[in-house]
Parts: sequence; structure tokens; C-alpha cells
Amino acid sequence: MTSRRPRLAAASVAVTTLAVAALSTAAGPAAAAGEPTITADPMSTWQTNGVVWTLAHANGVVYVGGTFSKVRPPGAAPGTSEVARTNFAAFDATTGKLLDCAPAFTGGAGTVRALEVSPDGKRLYVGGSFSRAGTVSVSNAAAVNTADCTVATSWRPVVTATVRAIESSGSTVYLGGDFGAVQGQTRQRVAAVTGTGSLLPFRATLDAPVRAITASPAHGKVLVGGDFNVVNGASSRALAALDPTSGATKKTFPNWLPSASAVKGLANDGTYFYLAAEGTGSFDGRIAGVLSTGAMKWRDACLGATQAVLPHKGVLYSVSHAHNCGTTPGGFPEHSNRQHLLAQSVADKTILPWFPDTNDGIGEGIGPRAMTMTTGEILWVGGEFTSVNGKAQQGLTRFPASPDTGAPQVPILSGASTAAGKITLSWKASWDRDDGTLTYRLYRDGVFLKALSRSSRYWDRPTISYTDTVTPGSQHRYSLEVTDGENMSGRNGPVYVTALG
Ligand SMILES: [Ca+2]
Repeated sequence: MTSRRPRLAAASVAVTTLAVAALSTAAGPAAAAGEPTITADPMSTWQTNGVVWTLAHANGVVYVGGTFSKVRPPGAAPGTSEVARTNFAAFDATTGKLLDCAPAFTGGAGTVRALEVSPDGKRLYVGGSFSRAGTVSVSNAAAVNTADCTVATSWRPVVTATVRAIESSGSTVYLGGDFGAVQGQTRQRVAAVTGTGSLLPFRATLDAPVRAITASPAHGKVLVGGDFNVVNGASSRALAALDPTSGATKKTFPNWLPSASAVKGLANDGTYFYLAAEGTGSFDGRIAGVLSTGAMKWRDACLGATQAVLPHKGVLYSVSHAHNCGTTPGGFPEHSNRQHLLAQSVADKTILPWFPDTNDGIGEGIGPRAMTMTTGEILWVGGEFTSVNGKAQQGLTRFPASPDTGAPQVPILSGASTAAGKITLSWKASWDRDDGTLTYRLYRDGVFLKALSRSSRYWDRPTISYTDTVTPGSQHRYSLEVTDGENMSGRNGPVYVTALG
């Protein structure tokens, strides 16, 4: 958070040197260069009564797809104040207000698994397992006109099974999923159609479902991820780069992912692509690759299945249930807590000090599953959680870029004198969900004495001490407060200490 905070710059000049010098081994090089994340402070958000699988936004509206039948206002307990919404809902991206746009997606398994907005913002493409969108008969894929929320009767490709991924690129709409045919033609797990739903020649054959697609027309590539082992007859575990027009293989990745790992999410920022991996006792983390060459940029080794990735302003946000990031810079050793949201430096994979969290929740019990960043820089997160930062909140939450509203807790202060005229104050470092370096302000007899900045994380809270020099034999009253740069804790203490004479 530090880099986007004008007030801190003026207030912290005196402690800048200390802050940099104090960075512990928990913080990698990216942390030293600043903390460019959004906040970890949730905004008031509506809730769902089931799993949110996918999110998208356009024109100030956030669209939510999943497996649910009701939504309810912020703060409402399960089963209260509910409004019917069948596997689809729309909200004002900024105010969070529930909108009237509400075609029901029904039939089939009755679930929405993919949402994607066209480049011009006029269409919302919807994939999943359903046979009706509102009153319109469809086959696992549909389009909603964003201007008036009508279901587009002109875009109704017939897809034989669940659609799990959609990528809209130029005038082409790529579909990925479990299917074997589209518009009556053989298409094994991936296909491309036009904006009017006509099947394009693009064709690739994969031996297992596609779960994620990201296109980079500038690099002449469509990347697909999923459960597969073989792409167009060649070994390419869980990831492949295809020609955007023909579907021919541009690059295989036979050795990037072990056989027990699948790709659950893909995204790109125009230079790099990023994947989210889920493994069973296997690779579970994130990989960054170079779009132009297909070379690996980095991979982390966190354990705890990753579901989605979202690059934004040099930070890779991800949702997972990471419980061991011990070999990743800035990461934590194995612990019983499952950390469900992470931010990493795109440059070097360092885990940044951004630790909002959810619980595991319902369904498979893996917490969040989807993200979208609005143009107003609000990160919406959806999934199967039922709490956020320890408070009841089901299915949806969101975090703004500012303001940071979370104050760190003031630590317990203790003091003792071990030498004539010397009083040593000590305390265990506090921590903050979106600030890695906190500033501790000591007071002696009600007067400001000293500011100390130290790096801390919730799993790494060093003991901090400061030795004051006073008149031998004199008694003093000490208290302590701590700030993240924007929010000041209460002041604790006081503790009374008499210096040895
Ligand atoms: Ca903070």
C-alpha cells in the first residue's frame, strides 16, 4: 500500500532509512521497492447462497456467475432478505448495488462457469451447463447484450457439453470445456465462433477438458489450459499455445506441469502470461511465462491449489489456499492457516504484504475461485467462502485500491532497567493485512520519544526493543502506538519503569 499514499511521504521522511534497513528476510527485493498493492479492507458487498465460479465486468457493472439461487444484502444472515437470482446476478461495480439484470440460467447442470465481455463492451458471453438463458433456448453458451440485458438470440452456438472458459478476442470468441462438438462439427474441448455464433475453422484436438483460455493476438497465440496431456497429437501437459486462426500448435509445454497438476486459470498482461495450477500432492502454484517466446519467467512453489490469477499494475493477484510458500521470496513456512488471497511481484514472484483472507466455505471447501478488477480499481472476488477477514460474508467480496482503513493492533509494551540510567522498552511486532512495514511511536511521560519502523508479517513478528537514557534513579511512564502510515492504533500502556541508580 505504501507507494500510493500521499500522506505517508510527508510523515515518514524521518524513518525512511530505518524502514529500508529494517526489512527482514521475509521481504524480498520487490517489497524493498515499494508495496504497490490495493487494500485488504473489504467493502460492503452483496452475498450469494451458493458458489461463485466466475466474474466479469463492463461499463460499471460486475457480472457474477455460479451455482446459486438467491442473493442477499451485505450483512444479511443466510436465508434472510433474499432476492431470487438463478446462477447469474449483476451489481453496480462501485456502489455494489444489486441491479435488475437477471436472466436465469437453467437446465442442464444449472451452473454458469465462464463470463467474458467482448472487447467493445457490448456483449457478455456466458458459458456453463444450461439449456435456457432467460426465456431463450441455448446450449451451454449464451450472450447477453450489456446495454439492455437482453439475451442475444443471434449468438446461440450449439455446444454439446459444459463450457468452462471463454475468451473474446477481436471478432473471435474462443470456447473451452468438456465438449466434443460445436454446431454439429467435431471440436474436441476447444472451438472458435464468430460474433454471430458461426463456427470458425479453428480446430485443435485435446484429450481432456479445457478450463482456461487467454489470447494474445499481437503474439499470434491463444493459450489454453486444463486437464489434458495431448494436444494435436503431441505431449503438452495442461498448457498449450495454439495458432489463433487454425488451432495448430504453436508451442507445447510437455514439462512445465507434472501429471497430477491441471491449469485452472490463465491471464496475460500483453507481455507475460500467468497460470494458476491445481495439483494433488503436486505443483499447486503460479507460473509466469513470456508471451513472445513461451519461455518460463518464474514459477513459485507454494502448496494450496491456485484457482485464478489476475495481473494488475505489476502485481499478480491470485486466489488459492496457500499453506506453504516457504521457498518463495516473502513467503511463509507450512502453517495451519490457509491463506486464500495472495499478491506477488510480477517482476520476481515475491509475495507482497497483502493478506486479506477468506475461509474455505462450502462446496469443495477451497475458498475463493474467481476475480475481476474494475476500471475503478476495485478487486471483486467470488467463490465458496462464508467469511472474509474473520467476518461473515458469503460468496462475494471486494477490495478497493484506497482508502486503507485497517489500523494495526498496538502491541503489549514492557520495560525494565538493567543498568544505571538505562531503560529498555520491548514489544512483539504487530502486523497489518496490507502493509509490511509499520512504524512504532514511543512516548515518555506523554511526550513523543522515538519512532522505529520494522517489517513484519503475521507469521513473522520479531521482538523490537529500544533503550532510553534517563537520569539514574528516575521513574518514567512509557506508552506505544503503531501506524501503517494511514491508520494509527490506539496508544497502549502506560508502563512505569524506574531506572537503576
Ligand atoms: Ca493497512
